[in-house]
Amino acid sequence: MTTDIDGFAGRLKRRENGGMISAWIGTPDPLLVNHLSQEAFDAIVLDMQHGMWDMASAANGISQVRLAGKPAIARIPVGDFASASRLLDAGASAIIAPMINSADDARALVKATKYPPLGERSWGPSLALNHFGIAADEYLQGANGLTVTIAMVETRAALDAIDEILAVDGIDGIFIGPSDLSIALSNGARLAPDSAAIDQTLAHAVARCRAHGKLICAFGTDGERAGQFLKLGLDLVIAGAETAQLRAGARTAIAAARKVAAS
Ligand code: 3PY
Ligand code: MG
Repeated sequence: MTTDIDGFAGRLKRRENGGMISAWIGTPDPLLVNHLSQEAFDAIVLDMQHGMWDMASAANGISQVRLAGKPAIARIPVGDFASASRLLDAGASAIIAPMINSADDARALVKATKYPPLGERSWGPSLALNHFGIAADEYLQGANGLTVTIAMVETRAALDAIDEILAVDGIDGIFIGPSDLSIALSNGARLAPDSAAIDQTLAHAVARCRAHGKLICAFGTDGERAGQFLKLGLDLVIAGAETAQLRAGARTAIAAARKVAAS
């Protein structure tokens, strides 16, 4: 099952263009997705863990991503594997699942996101068929290779089990969550997603993913951090959440206006 109907999985695995940069959107407005999809992002993540998307708004958001001809990725809430199947049905090209801490967690994720023989994803991809423009049997044959299943590694338990998680058939890669990981590594003392401890962990994770032939992705707090991650060899990175990008843009515009007015 290696068909790669929309090209996303293949481009990601070939690390074309030095790795992908994805938007990360928690504000549940499909029209905001429409606008951001016009920028040079390689993909768009809709964050349903900490963002405010519900299933209907996420399906509409995915449609706006597809309208721009881009792959949509959904991050599900913790343990909400039923939603993972539904989001794939709605046309998501990839699922990011937070807090995957063991091989058992990884197997539960695969069960929901891959059709047999890898998993037990239930049939019903009506919107996905429309978005990808293919027939049902073609989707069934290709879906396990077409869609990407990504486990988040962001706890000590997950780090300890990283090889077991990566070894699960159907897990296509991992996504490092530097905020939660920094809290875990400091036993709750610090939020330090840009610290040296996270850099060391990332270098280790990159090596383990390469050893298993799997993808490595991570959340970067801003563009500079995302650039460092790409240099480290990551396959897909985030360059900050949409709210941070929006507010940074507003700050820059206000400062520019004040500067000109005062000159
Ligand atoms: C983390 O950094 O913990 C994430 O989940 C990315 O937002
Ligand atoms: Mg997290």
